[in-house]
This record gives sequence, structure tokens and C-alpha cells, in this order.
Amino acid sequence: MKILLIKPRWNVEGRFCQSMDQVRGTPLSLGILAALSDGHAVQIVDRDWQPLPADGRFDLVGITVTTFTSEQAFELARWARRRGAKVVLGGVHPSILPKECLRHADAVVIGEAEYVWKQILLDAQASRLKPVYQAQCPTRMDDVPMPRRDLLAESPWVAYVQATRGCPHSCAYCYLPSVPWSCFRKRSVELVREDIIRLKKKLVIFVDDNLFADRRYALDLCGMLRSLKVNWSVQAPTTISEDEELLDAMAGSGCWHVLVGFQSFNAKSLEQAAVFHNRVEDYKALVDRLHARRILATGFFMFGFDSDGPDCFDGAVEMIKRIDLDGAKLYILTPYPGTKFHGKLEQEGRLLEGSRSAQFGWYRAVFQPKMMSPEQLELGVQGAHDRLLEHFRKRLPKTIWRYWKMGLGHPQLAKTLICGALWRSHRRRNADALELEEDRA
Ligand code: B12
Repeated sequence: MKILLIKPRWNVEGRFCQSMDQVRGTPLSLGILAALSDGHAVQIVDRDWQPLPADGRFDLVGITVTTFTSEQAFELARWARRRGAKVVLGGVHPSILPKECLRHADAVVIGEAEYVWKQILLDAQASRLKPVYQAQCPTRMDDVPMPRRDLLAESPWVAYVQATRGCPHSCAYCYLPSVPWSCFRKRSVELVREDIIRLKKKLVIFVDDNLFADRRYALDLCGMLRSLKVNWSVQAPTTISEDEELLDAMAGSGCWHVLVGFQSFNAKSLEQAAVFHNRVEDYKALVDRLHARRILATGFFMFGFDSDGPDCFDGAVEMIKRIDLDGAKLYILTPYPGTKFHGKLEQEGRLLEGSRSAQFGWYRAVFQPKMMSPEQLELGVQGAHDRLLEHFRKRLPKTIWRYWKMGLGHPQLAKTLICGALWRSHRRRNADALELEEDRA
């Protein structure tokens, strides 16, 4: 069969910073599906960087779907069906809302694909696709094949790698606690090593939900990474803070950047988000410990919790400066289907009617906040973002001074970070409609 695998555009709001063009986050999911498609002709298209094939017919088209890309994905499904292909949708959104997705596809996959994809190919070939496929159990990580990176539009100098899946936390804004494949699983260190060696890249980004859920495993992984002499970055919970041995192992094995899920400076908001492991008074110590080991620290923050008033933005900007973060990602709390937050807001009638799924990308308010208007929330986040951009720009010489050695070893990374910091904040452009038009054409 001729198979086309598509990742819709993530950059629907024109809010990707320039550095994303350079890093080119590629869809590991589609690389994995391609690796499971032996004997078929497979092409992968990442709509952030690549056009749709102008001609050519495909027997099967698989599309990876998040909530904020679902409208586009349905449009792409129509495009594929008009050309006579059968369409399979998979990823987080079809996993949570299979019925909605099935209206636009011949089949949907609920959950992980590793144990069902081969059956889907057999069924598609025999023209007997079932509407829904779901694996009987979570994927064992050692059963995940090496992604077909030769088909992914990866950057020449950095790539995504996944060592573990799942997370033991139950944050109210995350869908994972509500699905049966949320349990923490680890790939054997040897296989992660092989994946990284094959990459032939000096920089690696781990996309794990929580790489640190098993301390012993994290230490072993660091031991292995040390021998490979790569530099790596990762998302981490604040729970790594007091583990000096782990922090030393991370630094010693080439970790240069950690994105920490601080989420809020408001203890009440943390409680509402069920992020019980974060303690605001300890944030600065974690940043200091990372800096002492020459690891850059970026913080993730969300706004719009029931205890967030209009003054939360100024407070957060001040705190971000005070704890001396090297970067901060500010998001509007977004109630994704399948999360506890979504259930609560739906029950309270606070989901804004008419919100399009393309607006579920954390830059729009799609619900009625308790202590401000949706517009105040959007403008508050945008304003805080702009003020911080100025702050980080001024702080750039300090970062360059601290990390010049790392920069010399990775000139493309240094260029990307500096350009990213100097890049002017995009004002909201409402570009999603235009993007859809383009896809339709
Ligand atoms: C890496 C990553 C990013 C990267 C870029 C990713 C990219 N461009 O490819 C960056 C940092 C840019 C990013 C940004 C954001 N992200 Co993000 N990201 C991830 C992350 C951590 C890993 C994705 C990945 O590679 N996973 C590994 C693969 C193997 O897993 P998978 O995609 O789930 O695929 C499996 C199954 O789902 C299924 N499957 C998937 N696709 C398909 C397709 C078919 C046809 C089939 C059959 C099966 C199938 O099979 C696969 C193998 O089992 C995920 C969480 C996660 N662990 O998945 C969040 C996640 C996708 N992100 C999320 C969000 C919310 C965002 C942001 C909006 C906000 C934020 N928190 O940062 C922004 C987006 C801003 C924007 N609009 O551009 C949410 C999406 C929720 C939703 N309902 O839509 C997730 C799920 C995190 C979460 N727990 O909520 N992200």
C-alpha cells in the first residue's frame, strides 16, 4: 500500500518563535508508525515544514491529532478522502473523543499505536477497517521500534528522543491521569543509547512526560549519556530539586537545559491544579542549584486558575525575575477534553460557547475565569510575555557569559537561542483561519 502520514500544523497562531523553525520538533509518533509499516511505501509530511504532496494517490492516510490541530486534521482527512484514501486518526484527541473524530475518518486509534498498527494495515489492505482500534495493554517501551528518522524532517543538529512514557502525578489540566496507558514505563537504557547513536546528532531533546519518575532509572540514563558525550535537555518536575546526586549526574552527562513545570506562584492555584509536589518557596533554590551546575532553567507557568486575580501577571513577572530564570513559557490555562479541569468547568457552565478547537493552544481563553474576564486573561498573559521578553533580552549577555563554552561547542544552538531572544513577540494574528484556507487549497 501507499501510505501517507501527516502531522498538521502546530503553528496555527503564528506564535512559534523563530527558534522552533531551527529545532523542528518532529512527530516521533509518525516515525514509529512508519517503522511498523514494513513492506509498504511510506511518506511522512509535517505540515509545519512541508507541503502536502501535490499529486499521487495514497491507499491509507494516517493523521496525528491534538485538540488544537483537530479542525485542520479533519480538513486534511477530507482532502485525503477526496483522493480516494482511507483515513485513520490517532493521537491524544481521537483517544479522548473517538466519536467526534470518527465522523471524519474510516478508523480511529484510542491510545498507543504499537500493538494495533500492523492489524490496521492488514485490515486496510483487505478493505475491512474497523471503526475503532485500541490496544489491550499499554506498550512495553522495549517494543517501541526505532522511529524511521530518515522519513522525518529533522533538523541536522538536534532531535527528539523518548525514553519513558507516563507520569505518576495527577495534575488537573493533564489528560494522562484519565487514560489507561498513563502508567510509568521505561525503555531499556541500552535501546535509548542505540537510538541516540543512530541519530548522529550532538543535541538531544527528551520528550518524556516525566523522565524522573524513577530515580534509579534517571541515574542510569545519565550514566549512559555521559559516555555518549551529547548535550541534552528535558522537561522536569520540581521534585528533582533536593536530589543533589541526580542534579550532579544530569550536569555530568551533558544536560544543559531543564524546562521546569512550576505552573504557578500561587499556592492556592497549585492546589486547585492538584500539583501537590510544587512548593513556591523552593523555586529559587532549584534554579540556583541548576545554575550552579551550568544548566539553564526555563519555567512553565499557567494563568487563569480560580484564585488568579488580575494582579497575578505582575506578581509572576516579578517572581520570574527574582528567581532568576533564563526563560519562561506563559500559557493560558486550557481545559482539554478528558481532564479534570474540563469536567469541572463544563459542570459549572464556564466553557465559552463557540470556541474553536484551534484556540485550544494555550494562547486563548476558552473558558470564563473566576476573577477576571477572558479578555483580561488573554491580555494579561500577552503583556507579561512581552515584558519578560524585554527582561530576557537585557539578561542575554549574562547568559552568554555563563554559557559561552557550551555555545562554542554548538554554534547552531547559540545562534538559535540568541535569535530567539531577539525575536519580536508576535501579536495575536488569528492566523488559524488562513492556515485552514491554505490547507483547503
Ligand atoms: C514534544 C511536545 C511538544 C513540542 C513539539 C511537538 C511537535 N511539534 O511534534 C513543543 C515543545 C513545541 C510542544 C508545545 C506544546 N504542546 Co506539546 N507535547 C509534546 C509531548 C511532550 C511529546 C510529543 C511526542 O513526541 N510524544 C511521543 C509520541 C510517540 O507519543 P504520541 O504522540 O502520543 O503518539 C502515540 C499515540 O498517541 C498514538 N498516535 C499518535 N499519533 C497517531 C497517529 C495515528 C494515525 C495513529 C494510528 C496513532 C497515533 O501512537 C503513538 C505511539 O504509541 C506531548 C506529550 C507526550 N508525551 O506525548 C505534549 C503534548 C502533545 N503537548 C500538548 C500541549 C498542550 C502543548 C502546547 C499547546 C502547550 C504546552 N504545554 O507546551 C504547546 C503547543 C503550542 C503550539 N500551538 O504550537 C498536549 C496536547 C493536549 C491536547 N489535548 O491537545 C500534550 C499531549 C501534553 C499533555 N500531557 O497535555 N509540545
